[in-house]
Amino acid sequence: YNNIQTKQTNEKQPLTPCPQTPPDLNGTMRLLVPAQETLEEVAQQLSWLRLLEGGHQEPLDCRARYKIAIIVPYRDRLSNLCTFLLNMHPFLTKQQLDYSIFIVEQFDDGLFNRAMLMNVGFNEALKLRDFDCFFFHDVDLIPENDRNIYSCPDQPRHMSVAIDKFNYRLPYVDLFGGVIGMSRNHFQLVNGFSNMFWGWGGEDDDMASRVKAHDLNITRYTPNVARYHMLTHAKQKANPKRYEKLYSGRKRFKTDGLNNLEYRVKSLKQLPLFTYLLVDLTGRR
Ligand code: BGN
Repeated sequence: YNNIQTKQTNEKQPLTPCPQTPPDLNGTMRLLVPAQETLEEVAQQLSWLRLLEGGHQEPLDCRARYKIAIIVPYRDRLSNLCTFLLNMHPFLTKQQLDYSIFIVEQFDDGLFNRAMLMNVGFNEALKLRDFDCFFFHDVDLIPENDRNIYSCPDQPRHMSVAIDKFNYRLPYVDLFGGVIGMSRNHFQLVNGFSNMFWGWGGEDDDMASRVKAHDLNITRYTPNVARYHMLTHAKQKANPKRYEKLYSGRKRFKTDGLNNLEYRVKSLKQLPLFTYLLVDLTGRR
């Protein structure tokens, strides 16, 4: 009898769902700067957050509505990565989200393939947990407004509408780069990103075409909310073949993407601030 009593009183109260709009948001975000640009130092600065293994967090006092994966394609940007993590973890925590951050690093030193790294992130993340939606996120973009909510969108959402580098103006209406959010189902429906964009540019425009070709709509928050600061880094060399790939892309939506993805995972680690994937993409060329 005694045993049963203790068990009952120790049982956790079922949590109520988190509110649609998290409390305590105030429309600003102060940019945090790492004291030193090392992951150890950033982890130290974030110790108050009590993050779980692999850069995972979930609200303590309510039940999150969705499981969210943040997928960040990465190579050789440690300084940006430190600032990104230092700012994103408190930001996402404040929004009462259940999320995990994945850093997907390209191992080989061939041309960078941002889109393919994001496909890999999607694929590998789903092996670990049944995430509901995905935010594909450049490492150099830091949100400036905490009301820019990273919750699952009904339609594909372009998040980085107003970036300081572009004077907070959308460069063109169909832009779908920087930070986007998509449900797992929609990402699968469009067969993910193309794997054929090696080097800078065009892969995001190809994704915009995929979204439209499947009768989905790109949605956006208002520019005063969807504001971002861009961190500085060396400029990438644009891919001269991007026009050609983009214009012929439509023919390949069904055959080029998640369903023909080939790569080798060199490393998969649950680190304190993120889940780390190191992948070799060279098999494909
Ligand atoms: C565009 C790039 C995008 C990039 C944006 C913003 C191309 C394709 C040729 C039509 N598109 O010009 O990939 O995100 O600029 O920098 O280069």
